[in-house]
Amino acid sequence: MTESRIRSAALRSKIVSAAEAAAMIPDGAHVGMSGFTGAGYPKAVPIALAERIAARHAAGEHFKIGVWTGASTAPELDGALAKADGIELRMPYQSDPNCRRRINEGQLDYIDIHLSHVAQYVWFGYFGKLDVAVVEVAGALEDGRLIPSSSVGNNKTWLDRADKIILEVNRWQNPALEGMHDIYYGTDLPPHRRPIPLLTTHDRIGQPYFFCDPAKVVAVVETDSPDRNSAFSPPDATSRAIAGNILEFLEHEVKKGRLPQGLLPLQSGVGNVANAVMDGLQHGPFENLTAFTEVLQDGMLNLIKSGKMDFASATALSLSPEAAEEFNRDVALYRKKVVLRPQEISNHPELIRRLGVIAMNGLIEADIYGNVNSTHVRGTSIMNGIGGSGDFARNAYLSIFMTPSTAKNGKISCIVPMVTHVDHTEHDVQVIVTEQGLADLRGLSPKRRAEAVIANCAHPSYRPALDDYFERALRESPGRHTPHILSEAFDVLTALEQDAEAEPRRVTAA
Ligand code: 0RQ
Repeated sequence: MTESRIRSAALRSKIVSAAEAAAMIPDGAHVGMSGFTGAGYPKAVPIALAERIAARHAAGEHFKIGVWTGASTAPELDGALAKADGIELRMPYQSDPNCRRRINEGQLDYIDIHLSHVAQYVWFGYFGKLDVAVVEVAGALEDGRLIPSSSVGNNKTWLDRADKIILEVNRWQNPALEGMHDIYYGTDLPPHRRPIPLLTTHDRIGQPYFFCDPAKVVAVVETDSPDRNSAFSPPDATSRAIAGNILEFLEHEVKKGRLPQGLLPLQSGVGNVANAVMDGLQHGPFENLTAFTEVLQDGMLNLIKSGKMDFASATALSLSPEAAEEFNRDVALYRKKVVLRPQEISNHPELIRRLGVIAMNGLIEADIYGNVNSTHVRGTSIMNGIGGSGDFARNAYLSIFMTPSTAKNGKISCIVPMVTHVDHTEHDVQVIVTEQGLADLRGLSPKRRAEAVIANCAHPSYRPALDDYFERALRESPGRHTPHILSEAFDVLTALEQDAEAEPRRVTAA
């Protein structure tokens, strides 16, 4: 049984314990690990490495590494290494509470990068040498090629670029994943790049396996552990209302002839709201849906199961425990309907633009002019990272951002005069949706956008303060194209943080 996952005798001869493998990673190493939104990350070596780091720290020695991944991982990786204070630099995306805390305390350097950029930047040499790859796979063929696991992420690049490779072969991953991946090896470097020959979501342009130079493999560790598989909360009234507004808008676009009846390929961000939108589509009028996205969550799986969605292209599966079980049970069906690709392909601007993707992503705050902050609370503390939202927003056919109108039990307005950090500029944001309504910003000048965002998206308890700010900005702003009272824009943010029940407060300039 165990042997059947590692069909290569050369790789079988390298089986060691997680502790032995971790001992091959030196202080200061740049380590490329697998993992994307809690799927396909190594589950044993990072924990063993964290223990080793803790022991070295206890002995008064320095030991920290750079951790590069596809996207977010899980407590066994980011959590364990952050707790051991073992990460010098993290990129390109994380969502772990311990990791986040250390970043925001200033103890851990974090580089937040568009997910489609990571592989090419590594190939360009922007981040220096990749010393070690630690990659989870579902198995290995006789000739040493590898069967990818539940995420592809940047693994192709890690395996190609690293000096040393440590493989985790996870028996928990369904062997029937074999054949579900499409690994494209045609991404040459400028000036030799050619068009990527992908014309529909279901095109296969690569092969189902990773190439791997067996001479670089220094250790193989066998594991039998599930992916993180976080549960989703069932859609609440707010996320159902957001989903309803999006569905109504999409129906309107079909009626106007701007979208076909089966829509265009969908991209859906992570989280409960995104999942609720997928749930809404389940009950909507659209058939023959497709997805060209990063992450396949429960909602999308349900669309495939019910026959509403014909095909989904992603780079990772991010399923709840129940959905993961179901996926494993019905993997024969999903193999025909799902393909997992490297994130440089799933998020490629050329392909997003060509396919005409409808992008739907969450936000932390949006301002009245349509700029969006997806990453920073109060402009200084990171939440997760930009992830793929920028790859999709800038290149989409339709770029939609969605959020509840308030956060923290109504104490914070997610619609503000000026965002405290910009991830997506007004030029990349076409539609903003909250449970209050939807602002279609296409074709609107900044002032008309402000009117639409305040009227349609802001919570009623914050609308008067926002109206007041905008009216005064119209009168007092030195420039009248994008009116702002810059000395006040941030004070108003403070005013917006009052209790939702309290009377909106007018703020005067300091
Ligand atoms: O915090 O959990 O402590 O209550 O932010 O907010 O409303 O649950 O929404 O799960 O959709 O996440 C932008 C973070 C939204 C996500 C963000 C607090 C709020 C809560 C989560 P609590 P919600 P979501 C593809 C696309 C960037 C990456 C991306 C994200 C927590 O969508 O990370 O889009 N996006 N990738 O209370 C203070 C505010 C707040 C606030 C929300 N204004 N002030 N806190 N919160 N608004 C996937 C990948 O790229 C991998």
